[in-house]
Amino acid sequence: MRILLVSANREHLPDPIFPLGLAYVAAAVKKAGYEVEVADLCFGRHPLHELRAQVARFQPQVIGLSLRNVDNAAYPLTVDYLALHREVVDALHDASNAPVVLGGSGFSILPQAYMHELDGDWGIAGEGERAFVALLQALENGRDPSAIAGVISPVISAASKTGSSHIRMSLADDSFGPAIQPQRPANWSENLQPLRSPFDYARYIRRGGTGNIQTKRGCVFKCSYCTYPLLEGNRFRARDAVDVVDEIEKLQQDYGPHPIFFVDSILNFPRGHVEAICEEILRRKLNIRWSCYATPIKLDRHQAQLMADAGCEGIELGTDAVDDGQLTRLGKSFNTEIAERANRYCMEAGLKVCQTIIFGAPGETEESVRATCRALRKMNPTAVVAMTGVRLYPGTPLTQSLIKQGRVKAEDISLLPTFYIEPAVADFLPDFLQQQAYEAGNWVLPGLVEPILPVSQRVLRALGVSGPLWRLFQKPWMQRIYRYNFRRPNTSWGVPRSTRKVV
Ligand code: B12
Ligand code: SF4
Repeated sequence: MRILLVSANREHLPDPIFPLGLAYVAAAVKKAGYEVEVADLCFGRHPLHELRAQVARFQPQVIGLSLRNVDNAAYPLTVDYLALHREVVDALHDASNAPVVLGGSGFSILPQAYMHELDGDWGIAGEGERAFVALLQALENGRDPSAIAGVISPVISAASKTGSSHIRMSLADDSFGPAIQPQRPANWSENLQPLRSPFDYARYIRRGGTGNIQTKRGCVFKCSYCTYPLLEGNRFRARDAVDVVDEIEKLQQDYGPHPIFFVDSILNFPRGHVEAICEEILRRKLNIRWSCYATPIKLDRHQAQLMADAGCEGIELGTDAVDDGQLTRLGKSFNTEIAERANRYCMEAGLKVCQTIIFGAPGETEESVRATCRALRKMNPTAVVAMTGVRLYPGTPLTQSLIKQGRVKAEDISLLPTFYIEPAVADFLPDFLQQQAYEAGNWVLPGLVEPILPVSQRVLRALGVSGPLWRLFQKPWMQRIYRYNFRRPNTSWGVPRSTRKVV
């Protein structure tokens, strides 16, 4: 069977991101013996035109469509990708009768809503390697794939499409809720390396500044707003350090030296995982630069130093708040003391640190906002990325509790990006945060001020600046340039756009 795998993501900010998830699916499909082609819509000038031409030539029998992002998760400068996704599905349905199977993290967050809205033939919530292959085998053998774990099947209600088991979907009103029940094989990566060769990985490195690797899936923590445990499961399934470093080494050989971003939810937990990877990098004397997401929990001097020694150039610490009450309400498993200590250990080890913060979550007060800002000033990280308001996703502990308290209706959490901003600080936040950001010079407020213009990003990458761009905020010239963005501060949230809701 001929399988076309399409990556719909055309977002170039903060960087174009190599579609690693689809590369894993491509590897599994190829290993199962199917003929695979990929279509990556990220860079083309006329991506839909090129896609139609490829479909006409390749005549796929099944099309897999990867939807990475629903929106940019920023408020009030929200970007919603639904219309772009609709265009892609319409182009595929126009050009081919092959069933279109939707997948990817964006799709998995709202699988039924997406199936309904985009008229998908089948969907896969969560990991795609096994479920997609099982679905292909079922379609090939004329079996019903509905019972396969993770498969979102169209409800049997309407006519079938020529040559496929396409059945349109009908939805009950309450069926927009979470449905991520994916297969989560413990050995997800055994003998399976992502298939990068059909994609233009080299272009992603040139234009995006980093490659990407996954060393583990899942997260055991229960931060109130977070989708990662839903998407990847709530336990860790880690690859062997030797296998990870083999992949890094091979990538450097195949594509030349380039920095790597580890896409794991948090790389430095559980203890021992990042240490084993670092030791293997050091044992092989590999000279690579890398960055990652990390948690302050159990981040000690030894871990920070080992990471720095093994080439870590930047660490994004998901601290969220530096106020004990707010940390508890956000479901974080650490306190301000641990957060401050982790920041200090990283800085002492010579790592660049980006603190990611969320303002306006339930329970936030002017005092807790000020406390976090005061602490951040003292901690003096390389950069701060602060979100205003919390993006509400179906199935997270926060969304569930707001629904239970009657503060949000379940049906509000649908395809329109929805944010929560604590009323007590809603008017205070935009002005106050912009003032903080102006004074500090190294704060990024993605929802309030464009972090970087697409043209500046292109120029920096063309000049050979690689790795995470937030590292530049330690440079006084970058701070001066960025301060210009605050010359005309937004003093209010502005008029809400129809593409998102605020509750
Ligand atoms: C790492 C990461 C980043 C890094 C990426 C660095 C890099 N060089 O790769 C950075 C920080 C740059 C980043 C940026 C952004 N990110 Co991000 N990111 C992630 C994260 C943590 C991991 C993504 C990843 O690579 N996973 C590993 C791969 C293997 O998994 P996967 O892609 O999910 O693929 C699997 C399945 O989805 C499925 N699958 C995938 N495709 C297909 C296709 C088919 C047909 C099938 C059947 C299955 C299938 O099978 C795959 C293998 O099992 C996810 C959260 C998460 N835990 O998933 C968020 C996430 C994808 N990001 C998100 C967002 C919003 C963004 C930004 C828009 C944020 C912003 N405003 O800047 C940007 C967009 C950038 C862009 N150009 O697209 C959201 C998307 C949801 C939403 N709200 O839309 C997520 C889900 C986080 C969240 N809030 O829940 N991100
Ligand atoms: S915020 Fe980080 S630590 Fe918390 S659940 Fe999400 S991935 Fe895990």
